[in-house]
Amino acid sequence: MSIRIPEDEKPDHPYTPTTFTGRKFGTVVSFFCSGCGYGAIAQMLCRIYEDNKLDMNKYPIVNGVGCYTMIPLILPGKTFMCLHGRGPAVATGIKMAHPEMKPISIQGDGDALSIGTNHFIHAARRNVDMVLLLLHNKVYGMTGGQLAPTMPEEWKASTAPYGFKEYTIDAVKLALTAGATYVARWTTAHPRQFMKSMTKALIEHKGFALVEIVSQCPTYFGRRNDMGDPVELFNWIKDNSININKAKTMSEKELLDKIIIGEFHEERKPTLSERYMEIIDSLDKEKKK
Ligand SMILES: Cc1ncc(C[n+]2csc(CCOP(=O)(O)OP(=O)(O)O)c2C)c(N)n1
Ligand code: SF4
Ligand SMILES: [Mg+2]
Repeated sequence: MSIRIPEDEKPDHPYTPTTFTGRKFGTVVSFFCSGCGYGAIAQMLCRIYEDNKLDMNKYPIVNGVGCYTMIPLILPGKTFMCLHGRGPAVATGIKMAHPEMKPISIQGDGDALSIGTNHFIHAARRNVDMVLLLLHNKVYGMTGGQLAPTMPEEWKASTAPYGFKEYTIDAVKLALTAGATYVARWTTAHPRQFMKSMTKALIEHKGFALVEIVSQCPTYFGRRNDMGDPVELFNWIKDNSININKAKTMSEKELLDKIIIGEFHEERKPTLSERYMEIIDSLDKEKKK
C-alpha cells in the first residue's frame, strides 16, 4: 500500500524524498499489515527526530530481524542490520569505537527476550550509553506468530494452540535487575508518554536506557486470541494498561494480564565508555610525565 504525501504535510517531515522510502519510491510506503502498531511507532520516531532536529549521524540504528526491521527503512539516518538478537552487542561496539555516537538498538520481543537475552542483560549490566527500544507484540510476527516469552500465560500462539503453559518474562524487571539506568514502558495507546521517554533516553539520559512499547499485532496475536479487529486489540491494550503508581496498590491477582506502564527507574552512573576513557586519560598523563 502506498500513499502520496499530502501537499500540506509539514515540509521537513521525515517521510520525504530524503528518507530511504522517499528516495526509493517517492511515496510513503507501509510495509506492515493493516492496523499493526509498527507504523505508528515509526511515525512517532519521525516526530521525535523532527521536533528535536536530531543529527541522525549521531544516532545510528542497529536492527535485528523481525517485522519491526522495516521501521528504520522509513526513518532517516544510518542503519546497521545485524544478526537476530545481537543488536545490543553491535551497539556496544559502535559506542566504544565512536563515543560521540548514541546507538539505538531496535529489537522485537523475540529478538531481545528469546535468542538475544544475554546481549540485553550484558549491555544493561555494562551501562552502555545506548537506547534499547523494545517492541513488544507478544509474538514472532515475521515468522508466523510463534510465541514470544512476553506471551501471557494461557494465551494462544501458533506454537501454543492450547494456551501458553510457561511463565511470562517481564523486560522491565529484567532490565532493572541487570542494572539499566533508565527504564520505561508505554504502549501504542500512549504516544505522548512514549515520545517523552524516548526523547529523554536519546537526549538527556547517559547510560543504558530500556524503552519498551507494547504494540498490537492483529494478524497473529489478535486473530489467534479472538481479539476482534485491530481497533479492538488496540483498545484492549489501552484498557488493560495500569500506571505504575496505581499498580503498587493492586494485588497480583488484580494485575493478571495487565500492562504496567510508566517510568520505572532513572539514575546517573558512569557508563562503560566513560570508564574506559578514564583509563585512556590516565595512560596519556603517564606518557606526559
Ligand atoms: C539467528 C536467527 N535465528 C532465527 C531467525 C528467524 N527469525 C527471523 S525473525 C524471527 C522472530 C522475530 O520476532 P520478533 O523479534 O519478536 O520481531 P517481530 O517480527 O515480532 O517484530 C525469527 C525467529 C533468524 N533470522 N536468525
Ligand atoms: S505480522 Fe503482526 S507485527 Fe508483523 S506487520 Fe503484521 S501485524 Fe505487524
Ligand atoms: Mg515480536
